[in-house]
Formats: sequence, structure tokens, C-alpha cells
Amino acid sequence: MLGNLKPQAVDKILMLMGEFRADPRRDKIDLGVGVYRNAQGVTPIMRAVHAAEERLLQTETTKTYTALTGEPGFNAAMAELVLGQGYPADRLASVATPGGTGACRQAFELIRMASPDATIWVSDPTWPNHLSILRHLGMKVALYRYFDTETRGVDFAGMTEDLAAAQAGDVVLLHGCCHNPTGANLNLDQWERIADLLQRTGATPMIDIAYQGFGDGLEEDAAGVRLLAQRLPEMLIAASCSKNFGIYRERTGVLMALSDPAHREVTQGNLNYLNRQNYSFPPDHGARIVMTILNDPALRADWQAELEEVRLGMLALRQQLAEELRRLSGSDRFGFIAQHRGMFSRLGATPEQVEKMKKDHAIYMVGDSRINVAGLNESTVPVLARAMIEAGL
Ligand code: PLP
Ligand code: TYF
Repeated sequence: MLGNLKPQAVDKILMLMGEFRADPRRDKIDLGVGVYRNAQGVTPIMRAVHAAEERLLQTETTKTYTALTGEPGFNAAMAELVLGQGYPADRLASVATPGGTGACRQAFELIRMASPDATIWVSDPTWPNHLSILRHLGMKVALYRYFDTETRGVDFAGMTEDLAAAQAGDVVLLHGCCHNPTGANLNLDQWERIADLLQRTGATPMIDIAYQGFGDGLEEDAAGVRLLAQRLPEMLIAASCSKNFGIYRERTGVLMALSDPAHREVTQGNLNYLNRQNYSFPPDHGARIVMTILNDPALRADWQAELEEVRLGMLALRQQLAEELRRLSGSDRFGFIAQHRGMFSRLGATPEQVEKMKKDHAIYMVGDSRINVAGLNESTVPVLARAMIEAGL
């Protein structure tokens, strides 16, 4: 039986991690996988996470099953974090999921149950896992233009032109902030116009928000999601805690569905059903850490302060890189690096240029020239800048 299996394509980002590890060069630079690293190259456990874990160790009395929805206090705290205080609880159904990936997977399955012929509109480019999961589920996918290869900003005219063809029953997948892999994001005015477009077409938005707090700030990064939540009758939100709490391996995320209050209960029942079909109870430890932090004013303040340090550190690296490239190239054509937000920037290098930077300088970035800004530090920024110019960017 197992002999019938066909080989599967591997995840290129994860493959690059292996290649980097095997490279013996001591001065190699890893700008591949989207994991935050500090200036020492370490992915730290955040102070508030440590404190919350210590508290849990002292106070937890059981490891019996949670609910199918996950711990309600976690779901509520996440709803407030993403949707803001006073979020519409009467319209909200939610389940805890194994990471943002699990939330995306459950969202796609929910869409398939509600609208079997739905086309899912995804940005070109998007996080490769979106496409891979949708393909695995046999769902229809359409790409909408997103990245302007000239300006390295959003091709908003192309985006809205393509999305005008979305229909009621279709879903438009948007990155809430810090677009992966490009780093190019919508401004608030553009979010308004996307809301207009969705209202006009009747298509349902799905937001994947995996980097809240990494872009312009916790509240600012959620502004687009909140705007759509206010203006549209229905919406799906897949939120990840992997990055902003630094708890990647705990597998912590949440899927939220906003609907008419009359449909809330059945929607919730379907979310519970999907959790039960796929794994029964979602992971609890990470969710409990997040809940403990968000519900404790001191821990929350400390978490926010550390997250802000992380955000400002990445922003400073962006500014340093843009400045270094301005100096070396004598032009402003790399200004987009300081405009982009989040962990990633797509540099716009060709695959050959990406390969050359790897071969000549041991700089590892994803093949589409996506860099993880957090893989840099003050002393490697000039190395990358020189390599980019040398490669002919
Ligand atoms: N969505 C996007 C756009 C991502 O970049 C990631 C990456 O980590 C995720 C979702 C899911 O992350 P996780 O499953 O680790 O929470
Ligand atoms: O895009 C990234 O690098 C992150 C991490 O299958 C990631 O989102 C990469 C691949 C993957 C899961 C997570």
C-alpha cells in the first residue's frame, strides 16, 4: 500500500534551513525562515512567557482535556487583541488551533463546507503554505496581483482590478499586516477601498494575521482587520501567536468567524466539529501562556514592551540597510526596504542573483529574494548591502 505513495514537493523555506546548517562557512548569514532572532542570533523566550510558565507550573492542577473550542479565556483574550476592546461578541465564533497554520487549515475547511465551489483569491505572491493547503484540499484558487516589481510596493490598481471579479460565495484572503513574503502592505485608505470592493462584490474576507506587533505596532497592525470587521457582515480571521509571543513550537493560534448573530451558534458548532474531526482538543499550553499574559496587566505591559523592542530593532535594521544601499548605489532605489514592514522584504533579485549571494557570500535568502530582516545585525547589514550591489541589484 505505502509503495503507492508519490514523493511530495518539499517546503523550499524549510529545505533552505537544512542547506544553511550544512554550510561550513563560519561567516554565513541566515535570512531564510521567518523566525525572529536578536542581534546575537538567538530566538529568545520572552520575559513574560517565562513568567507565565513559572506561574502555570505553580498553579496548574490538572492536564485533563480542555474544551473542543480550546480555553474560552484564551479565545476571548485573542479576540480583544485582534479586534480590539468592544469587539462584537454576539457575532463571534472561535476555536483555538495548532498555530496560525492550523487556523488557516480549519478556515479553508469551513469555507469548503459552507461554499463548496468557492474560489479562494490569494495574493500573488503569498505564503506558500496557503497554496499548498488549498491544493491539498482540492479547492479552487485564483491569484490577484499584489506586488509591483518596479516600486516593490503594492500594485493596488492591479489588485482591485483583479478582485473586482470575485463573487459572493468566494473568499478573498488578505494578510492582516506584514505581508509574507513581500513586506509591502496596504495603508488604511486602501483597506477602506478593499472594504468597498468586498461590499460591492459580496465576497467574504479571510484575514491571516501572523505578525501583529511586528509592523507599526499592536493596534496599528490590526487596523485593517478591525475596519473590515466593522464594515462587513461576515469574515474569517486566522491569528497566530507564534511570532508575537515567540512560542513557535507550542503551536498556538485561533480561528475566528464573524457572522450575523443569528448564524453564530451554528458557525461555532461547525468550528467545534472541525476541531473534533482533525485533532479533537487543540494544544493548550501555549494558549494558556498567552491568556495568562494578556489577562495580567503587569505581564501584558512587559510583553508589550519587549515586543516593541523587537519591532523597533527590525525597523532600525531596515533603515540601516536602506541607508547603506543608498550610499553604495548613490541612488534611492532601495528606499522600499525602509518602507516595508514586518520581518520580510522581497528584494526583487533574480534567482541567479540570489544564488550568487549564497555562493559568494554565504548569504541565504528564499529563492524569490525574500529576506528575514531579523536574521541581520548591525555588522552583517553592510555585508548584505555590498553583496546585493555586487550581484547587480
Ligand atoms: N500565516 C503566515 C502568513 C505566516 O507567515 C505564518 C508563519 O509562520 C503562519 C501563518 C503560521 O504560523 P504558525 O503556524 O507557526 O503559527
Ligand atoms: O514564511 C516563513 O518563513 C514562516 C515560517 O511550512 C514557516 O512563516 C515556514 C514554512 C512553513 C511553516 C512556517
